[in-house]
Amino acid sequence: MTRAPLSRSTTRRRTAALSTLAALVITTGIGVGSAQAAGSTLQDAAAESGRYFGTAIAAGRMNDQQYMNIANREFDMITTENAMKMDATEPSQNQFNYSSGDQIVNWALSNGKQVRGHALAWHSQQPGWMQNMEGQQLRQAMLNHVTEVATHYRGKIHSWDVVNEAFADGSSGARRNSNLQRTGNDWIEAAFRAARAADPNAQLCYNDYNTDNWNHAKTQGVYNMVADFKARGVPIDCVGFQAHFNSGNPVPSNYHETLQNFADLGVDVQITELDIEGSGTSQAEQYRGVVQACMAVARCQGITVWGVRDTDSWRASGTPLLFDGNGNKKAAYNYVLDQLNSGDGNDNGGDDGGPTDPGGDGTCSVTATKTDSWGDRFNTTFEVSGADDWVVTISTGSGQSVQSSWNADVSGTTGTLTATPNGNGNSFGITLYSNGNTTTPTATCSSASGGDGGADACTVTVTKTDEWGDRFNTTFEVTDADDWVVTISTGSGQSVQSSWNADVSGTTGTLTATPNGNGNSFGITLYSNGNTTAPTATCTTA
Ligand code: 9MR
Repeated sequence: MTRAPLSRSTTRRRTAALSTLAALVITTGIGVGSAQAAGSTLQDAAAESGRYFGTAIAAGRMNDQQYMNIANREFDMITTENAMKMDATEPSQNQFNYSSGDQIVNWALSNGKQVRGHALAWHSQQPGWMQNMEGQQLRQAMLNHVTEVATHYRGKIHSWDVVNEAFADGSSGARRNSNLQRTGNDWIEAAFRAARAADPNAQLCYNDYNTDNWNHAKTQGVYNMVADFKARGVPIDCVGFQAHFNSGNPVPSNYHETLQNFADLGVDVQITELDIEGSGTSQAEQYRGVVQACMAVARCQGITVWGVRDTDSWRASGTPLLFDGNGNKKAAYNYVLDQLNSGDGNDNGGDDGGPTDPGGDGTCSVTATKTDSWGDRFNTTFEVSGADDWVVTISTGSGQSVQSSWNADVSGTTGTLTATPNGNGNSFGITLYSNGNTTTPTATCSSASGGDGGADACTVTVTKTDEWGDRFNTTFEVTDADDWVVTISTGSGQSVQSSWNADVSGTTGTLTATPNGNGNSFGITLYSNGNTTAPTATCTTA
């Protein structure tokens, strides 16, 4: 797969995928994942949604044929692991050495790949002559370095990590105390302006680690800086999330929220140095979670893993990468590939069409209850009575958006959702996602014409949908029940999340649901943590 380097203005991603996907589902009745062409490599699978998939390349490994074969086959974005750092490119002041960097860049470009430049200004890996510099002398030396290196690579770089790791760890949310910081708080914006002047077509990123959890002070510190830069016109285009995870620093459950909140500032986001220590399914699931989070954010342009094989990693003992030391694909690879092939990462949700119409209760009531994970998500299930078709109007709070639902067509973020019943029921579920807004969305429904259809049966069909990993949505309906018990049995490795006024105990346990008094329908959502067996659900009226 060969692609020319994209300029900053042409890397904006397609956003019209949802309606296409919804249409596919309506037409075919099968999951989006199976309706799309599947990529058989990471780069091809990522390209399905307009994203890249990259790796870091070490110049010293370029004569390892297995390493280069995997890199060439799987990745279309290349970061120079160490070759463009300050100590490598300017070992003596004003004497620049681009030999290793050029070697990697030339290989990447001649193989149709793009390049992330890493990194122009950093407190670490400074050449010896710079380490003891301070003040104006250091400021000038840093700006000269940024200008020289960005000029040398002008036109060849997709994104530059202009400034790397400038924030402190811990609870302060403050800048890191470094010789660069001591030249004045405006050193970062000065570096960005110099980079823009030197290479106007490269995307300019701020890059850091431990900025993945939205609640961390460091994340907030970086966010505030980017917001300030955007407000003042400092030329910043993207934020890089290094994403070095291990058991002490796991993938946060609010990762999607973090990425979305940054994107909402008007910058692109990139996962720039991903590695996750661990093994087997547990590692694979965490990898999948990261891919899900990126794919759920329209401005998440791509993912770069920090090395090829486990043995190439800066922390090899943690086996944190997608290929083992022999170049074999790990479980994590398969999960990542699968997730990249699954569509846009958003839950298109929806009813499987399973329940038989029990006759309805003549009311039309909606309750939207905020659930928790993956940001502020709201699930609501609603019911209309005696309708063969109906129109549902969804009004959302500011900052919220409505994702399309199964056999539904959503137009606009505050628009009208027109749902067409699939012929064998009058109940279906929708899912509202809030992009950071905590206001509960409201939904009203109005019935259209038609008659009531069917027997008072209580049947449940659970159909696998696609995105957000293996998630299953089912909506089911019981009739004339003041209370009931629903037993959920799931395949091994699956778990059940609690839903609307429901209490879930255990991963294969019993879900006891209490009707809310004004309807006899509610929805459950089954999440599968990596297991592809469809869960089954049965319901019994009490
Ligand atoms: O992977 C890089 C390793 O080979 C170097 O020895 C190390 C030196 O600091 O840098 C590693 O890459 C780092 C990256 O440049 C910035 N984020 C953290 C990465 C892992 O330490």
